[in-house]
Amino acid sequence: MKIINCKVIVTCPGRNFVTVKIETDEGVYGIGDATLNGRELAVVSYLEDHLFPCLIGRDPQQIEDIWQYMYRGAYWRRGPVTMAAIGGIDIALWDIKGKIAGLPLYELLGGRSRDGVMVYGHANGVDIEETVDEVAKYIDLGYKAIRAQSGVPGIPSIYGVTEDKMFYEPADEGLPAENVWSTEKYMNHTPKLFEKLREKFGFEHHLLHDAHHRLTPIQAARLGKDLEPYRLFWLEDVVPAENQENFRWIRQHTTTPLAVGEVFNSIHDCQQLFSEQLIDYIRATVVHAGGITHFRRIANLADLYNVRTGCHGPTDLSPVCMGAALHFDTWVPNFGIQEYMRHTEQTDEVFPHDYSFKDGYLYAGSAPGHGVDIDEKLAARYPYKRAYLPVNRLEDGTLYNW
Ligand code: KDG
Ligand code: MG
Repeated sequence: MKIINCKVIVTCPGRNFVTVKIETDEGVYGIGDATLNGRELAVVSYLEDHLFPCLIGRDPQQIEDIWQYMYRGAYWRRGPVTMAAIGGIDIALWDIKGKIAGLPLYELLGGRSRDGVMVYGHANGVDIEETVDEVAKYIDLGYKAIRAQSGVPGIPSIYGVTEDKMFYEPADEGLPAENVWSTEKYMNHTPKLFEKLREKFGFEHHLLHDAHHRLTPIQAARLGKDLEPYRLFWLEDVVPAENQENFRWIRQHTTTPLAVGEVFNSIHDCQQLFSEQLIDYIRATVVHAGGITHFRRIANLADLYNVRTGCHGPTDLSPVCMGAALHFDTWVPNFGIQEYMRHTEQTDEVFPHDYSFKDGYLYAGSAPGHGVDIDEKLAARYPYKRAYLPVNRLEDGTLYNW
């Protein structure tokens, strides 16, 4: 079997997605997601100009060799653009392998470790009252785990809080929006949110929270301590994690479980965090961390240190990522939880899929491969629109982490 054609489909059914399609001489094709929010076209060029030409004529079943060729063969290693491009191709190749074998992807990985994949929803409100109401809606929908994000008095707009409650979208059309940030205001407010949530709903549901890379280690340590009475499932991305040693500080001070890694793209981003047991959940994805082939290595290393997976699953990764992630989650022994930000109906129509949600769990389908396709005709109706994530400035104008 040979690869005869590779293409990338950029579509914007409400938001931009970058999709890889790999076609073979035997008619079998595979689909991969390579979306990198706000930097989509850089990945498109990496794919079209640098990777696709090297794939034509290769055997798509040699996934490992192709992965090594793309990674080692480039000389330049790692980085979000490179690894998202490699990830998109790798997912498409696993899809092809599943279709050839006539098996769902989780069977190729080693079979089911569980029936359903516990997911968390993203409840948000402009203030504590509205956030409590939104959490109640997720509970009514059957969710066992809910991440709660609330607006903060004195901060006009903040990560995670949006008008459309079901379909959170962080990017805006045009140039980056500028938000204002105050760590002090955020830190005073956030424990009050969780106090209210536990008072209202008790301790039956898992609650999570995302600090979105905005604290210093000592601030993170304090927030973790302040949240301890509310028994969070995890506190996410407390500091930007380029400096893995930061987590030593945080870890020494709090028993609130820590999750990090949605911007990671390599096993080397997590190695120290795992080996020193500084975190509890790894949040990388099969897209941004170089595909199933590389994320599997990350998860296996994590398992040695009792770190569990909690894959990033935002609206800005396509249903192709979600489909592949669910097969991965169904197999991976050290599974923790899966993020599930729902896609709009428009997006779901462009990407027909066979996964389903019931009572707080997502279920991978049984179709061969990862079970997600793209309707190319429909996709063509939604051309790319430039969009960026916002940037943050402190109240004095200093550019800060968003
Ligand atoms: O593109 C950036 C988003 O994916 C990110 O801001 C969402 O933090 C996020 C999350 O936990 O889903
Ligand atoms: Mg996050």
